[in-house]
Amino acid sequence: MKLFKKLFLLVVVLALVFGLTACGSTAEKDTASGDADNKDVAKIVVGCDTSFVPFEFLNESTGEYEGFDIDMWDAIAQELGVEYELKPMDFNGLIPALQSGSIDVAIAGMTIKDERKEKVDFARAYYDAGLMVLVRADNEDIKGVDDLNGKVVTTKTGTTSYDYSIAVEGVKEVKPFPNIDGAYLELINGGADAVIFDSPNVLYFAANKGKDRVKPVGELLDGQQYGIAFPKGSALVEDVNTVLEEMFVNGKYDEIYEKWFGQKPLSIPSA
Ligand code: ASN
Repeated sequence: MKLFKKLFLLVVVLALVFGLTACGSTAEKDTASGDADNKDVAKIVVGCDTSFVPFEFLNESTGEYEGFDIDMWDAIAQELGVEYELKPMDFNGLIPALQSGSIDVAIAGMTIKDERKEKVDFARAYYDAGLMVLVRADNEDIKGVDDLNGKVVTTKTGTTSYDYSIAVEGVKEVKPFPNIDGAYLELINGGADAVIFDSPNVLYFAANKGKDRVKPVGELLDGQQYGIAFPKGSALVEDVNTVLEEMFVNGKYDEIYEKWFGQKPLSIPSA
């Protein structure tokens, strides 16, 4: 009987040992998948605007973000061999997010300007743009920026267009919206007489969603360049600059540009 008890105990001990070993291997697997998750955590976080056609916008049928900026960053990340996740946010939140370190990169058609350079670092310019005036399709009295005397202008908060608009002489009021779609709607609904905003976005909107409802008027205003922004001192700036220079000569930049703007770029943005 004693021997039987001993044997029984041995079986229990062995079962426990095997059980624990089995658990151990599961635990290892968990750690391994934990590592994979950690990789996710280590992914570069790329801030972009929520809506800035055709640079970044939500494709409602796929639920994915698309656009020139999205393709540009994807090509850069592939070249650098880095994993990333997109974090769409209001444009106005991007620089604070870079400063607090909650994002590692911002690509959002962001104009390179001195005031911003004090807060973030920019890679070399990747797009040449300007500003443009947009009015309702049936408006006959505003033909350009000189006809905005006594008029209500709308645009996006915290942008170069806002700075520009408040400086236009005679403008009655400037109504900023956190998202440019809000400003376009305000114009269409009659709450403003004109939008002043980035030319590629104005032209794209006028030719697509705003077709027959709005029209761009006047000349290209205030030439400016877009740059990818990083937290101050980010080591990524140099790497991204190298990749951008490569993309300008190996045809990748032209390919992405043509996909979104329907033609090859007239020139490469000066650094
Ligand atoms: N390019 C403009 C700016 O940086 C506006 C934008 O929405 N990206 O202020």
